Amino acid sequence: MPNAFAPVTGALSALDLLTLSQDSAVWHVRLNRPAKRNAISDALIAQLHQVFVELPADVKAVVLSGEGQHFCAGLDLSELVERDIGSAVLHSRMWHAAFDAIQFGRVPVVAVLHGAVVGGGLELAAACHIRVAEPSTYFGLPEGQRGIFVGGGGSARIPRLMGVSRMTDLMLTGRVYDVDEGHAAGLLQYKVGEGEGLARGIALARRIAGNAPMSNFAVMHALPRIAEQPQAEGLFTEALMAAVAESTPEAQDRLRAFLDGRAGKVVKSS
Ligand code: 1HE
Repeated sequence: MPNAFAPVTGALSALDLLTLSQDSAVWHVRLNRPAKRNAISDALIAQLHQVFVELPADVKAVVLSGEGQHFCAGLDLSELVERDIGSAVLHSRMWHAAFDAIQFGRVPVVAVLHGAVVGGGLELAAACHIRVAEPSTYFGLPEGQRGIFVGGGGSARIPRLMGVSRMTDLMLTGRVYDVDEGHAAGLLQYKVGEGEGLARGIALARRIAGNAPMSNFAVMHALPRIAEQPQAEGLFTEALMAAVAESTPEAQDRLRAFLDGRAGKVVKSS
């Protein structure tokens, strides 16, 4: 449960915009800029990048949440005004690198959402593998109103969750989805009660951490690529990935455990 988490020690504990804690193989990474609604400044994006690139080898899953009343208010708009075109391109690429380090990093990431999940906050959530949301959650893409465009990978990731037409609606009209609309649109996999998000996120992360590492790797790295490939190439990639996963000692042990009656059966979720 959440109170088993202890502060992370070592170099990453020096990061001031993130609170990091650990319970065995699960890390909890919390955005810690509540006074600014966890708006993502250059320093915060750099710290996110660093954490996900430098996750220690014993970490098997991560829970990502936001301190305060909101998950994340998106780009820190106070830093945007000063930027020229060249640095704006590099700024966007910095976000891409950070969010790629989440989506295509070493371990699955479970986002726990509440309050505002807007602009770059939605881009960040979309880079995670599982999204759990409390009833206070709302989703918006106010870039249109701010005179800008998504720059944190949103145009690549969000349509893959909700479709181009819904994203177009959010961006052109400023429409805001509540948690149920977000759920129906595919933005989250789990809706939970108010205040229950972290416990559910941690429980899911623990289950994920118990999977064979190669299975998690295949889901994170092969599945989204296969989904983008023409069927013939996708099936070939699948066959290669399946052969790699099946040939690991861990897979062989798990298959044998099932056949010997030592492994759990598939049961319906409660
Ligand atoms: C901020 C930001 C921010 C809050 N950048 N400072 N994102 C947006 O357009 C969303 C802008 N924010 C909001 O609409 C609201 O702040 C919220 C709905 C998220 C929260 O409202 P509330 O009433 O809880 O907080 P607040 O009073 O509006 O904000 C508290 C403080 O946080 C205040 O600063 P203070 O010094 O006056 O106390 C706000 O200025 C500050 N704050 N959000 C900077 N975003 C890679 S491209 C991505 C493109 C985008 O993300 S565009 C969308 C940007």
